[in-house]
Amino acid sequence: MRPIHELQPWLEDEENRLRSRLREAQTLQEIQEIRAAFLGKKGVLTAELKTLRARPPEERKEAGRVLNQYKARWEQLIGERRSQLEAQAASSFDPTLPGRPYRLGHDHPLWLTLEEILDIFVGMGFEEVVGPLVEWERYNFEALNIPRHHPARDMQSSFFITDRMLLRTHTSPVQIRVMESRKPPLRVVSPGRVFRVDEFDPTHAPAFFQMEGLYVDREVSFAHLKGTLVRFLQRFFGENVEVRFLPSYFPFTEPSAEVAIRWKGEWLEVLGCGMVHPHVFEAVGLDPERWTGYAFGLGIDRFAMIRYGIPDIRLFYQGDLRFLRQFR
Ligand code: FA5
Repeated sequence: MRPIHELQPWLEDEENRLRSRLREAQTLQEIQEIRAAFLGKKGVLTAELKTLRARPPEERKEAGRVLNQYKARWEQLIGERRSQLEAQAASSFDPTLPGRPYRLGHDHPLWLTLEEILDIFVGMGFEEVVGPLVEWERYNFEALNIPRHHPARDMQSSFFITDRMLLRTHTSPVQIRVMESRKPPLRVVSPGRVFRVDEFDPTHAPAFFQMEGLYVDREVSFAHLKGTLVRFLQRFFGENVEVRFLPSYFPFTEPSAEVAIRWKGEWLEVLGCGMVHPHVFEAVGLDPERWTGYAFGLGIDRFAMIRYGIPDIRLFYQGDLRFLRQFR
């Protein structure tokens, strides 16, 4: 048994030994072993506690107090080092783990369709132009022969920003911008987003994509329009596509037509077109006696639905990766 006056210096020495062993320890396994050597059943402090009973009663209390004080402190020192190693293990880099796969993004199916359509028209000599998404009412309606109180405005219920500005409801205002800023002959296509107060349903979206086409030159006829669009549809859907022109109405073309293709046994409307209305030429200061032209506007979403067999337009706008990843 250690004399009482040697107890404290001995504990001091042991504690220093404990501290240096803890510092060197690199694994939780080592911590386990250190704890066993100092505080375990066969540990040095436990052995000393066992001798308490053999001490004379006047020493017992003091020796017990000192031993328990060191015991508590050692538990704490060991616990701290253990937490430190645990934290390190959790954050450390393990070079033997396999790498995390890095996913490359890819174009959206609407964009793929847009580019495919654009390529065909560019190949036929059309030039791509871009118009703003926020438009003057004059460009979206008035200059296109849709006066303020004309019922044709109801065909495209709109999002107004001010009473003179709105989110464009179609790409047709780009026709006006091009005719105002350039001299004919003109051959342009203009893809982009358009906005309408339409509820989402399987074939309608409140924001969708259109592509406008405009051809202005001398003596342009409906035969040119028809030949160009049929050729385009054959390039896009295949040589055997069945195409139908139906008389229709747009304020900015006369005559006007809707074009449908036969898809899965049904006729499906895919675009609107017609010969540029004389009022539109007048609105941009071109003489309708000298100039002629045709225009068309197609719904890119509808083309994408047919191309990929998508039954519901909403799938394009939900951002669901399980859907989008199929178009790589
Ligand atoms: C127009 O927007 C005319 N500007 C097209 C035009 C241009 C005619 C030049 C003549 C000359 P319409 O509202 O029909 O027309 O829309 C054209 C195409 O956009 C439709 O054939 C359809 O494919 C698509 N579309 C219309 N509304 C929606 C909608 N809510 N969601 C998705 N596609 C739509």
